[in-house]
Amino acid sequence: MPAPAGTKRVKGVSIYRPFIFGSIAKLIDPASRPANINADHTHQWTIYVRPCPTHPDLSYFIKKISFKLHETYTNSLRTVEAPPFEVTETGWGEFEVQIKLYFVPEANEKPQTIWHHLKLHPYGEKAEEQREKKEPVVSECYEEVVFNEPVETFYDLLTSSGGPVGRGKGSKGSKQASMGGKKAGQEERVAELPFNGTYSQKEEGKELDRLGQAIKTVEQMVKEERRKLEEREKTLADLKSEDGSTVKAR
Ligand code: SLL
Repeated sequence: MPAPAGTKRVKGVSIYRPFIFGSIAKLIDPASRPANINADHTHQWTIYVRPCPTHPDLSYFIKKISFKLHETYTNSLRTVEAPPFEVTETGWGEFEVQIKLYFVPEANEKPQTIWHHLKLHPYGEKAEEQREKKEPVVSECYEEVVFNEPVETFYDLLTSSGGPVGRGKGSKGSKQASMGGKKAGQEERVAELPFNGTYSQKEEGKELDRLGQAIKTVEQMVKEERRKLEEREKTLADLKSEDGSTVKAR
């Protein structure tokens, strides 16, 4: 039975989209402390999900992002429907933030959840120095959202929108490998990440490895089918010749 419209998946394909998530926090300066903030609050912070500089748009596949703050905050579930996907607050304590990425309806994908530990206090080797200088505390991670066997409409969207830097309408991602057929007048589809920048090169390499693996699997399947076909042809030829000899013998 054919799959209902919008649910047919592109087999053997995984598409990766990079992003950065994290937080930045700074001590509230008593001299410029806004009057309306809680007396216990020591820091102002922002928690965010941002695009990678080389892949600057998230909004063509992310519909909204929710940030679940500690329950000591009023309206602790904060939902951001458009970029910049971030929440700024003041507070006194560190806690785990649940970040939920919701995809556009075409994706037909469930939301994905990540966790971030909101850092207010300097940590690591240079903690002491940072504390003295009152430097902002940044805690950041690189992540990728992986779409395994995306539905066809979403595959089209992913590979034709929001490409890497410099890939505007009509421009060609010359060095990038493309997947899927390119029809006349159609923009080149790009499943890979941009080729400039540390992350993207690594990710492009991974993507190419996966493609290479998929090609090998398909080649193996073709070989196997060919072998079966030859076997059947041989059996058929044997049957025919047996038949012929029976006829001749009569
Ligand atoms: C801790 N487990 O004990 C953590 C909880 C809660 C942080 C941290 C603001 C609260 C408010 C705030 O900073 N909550 O506005 O009342 O460190």
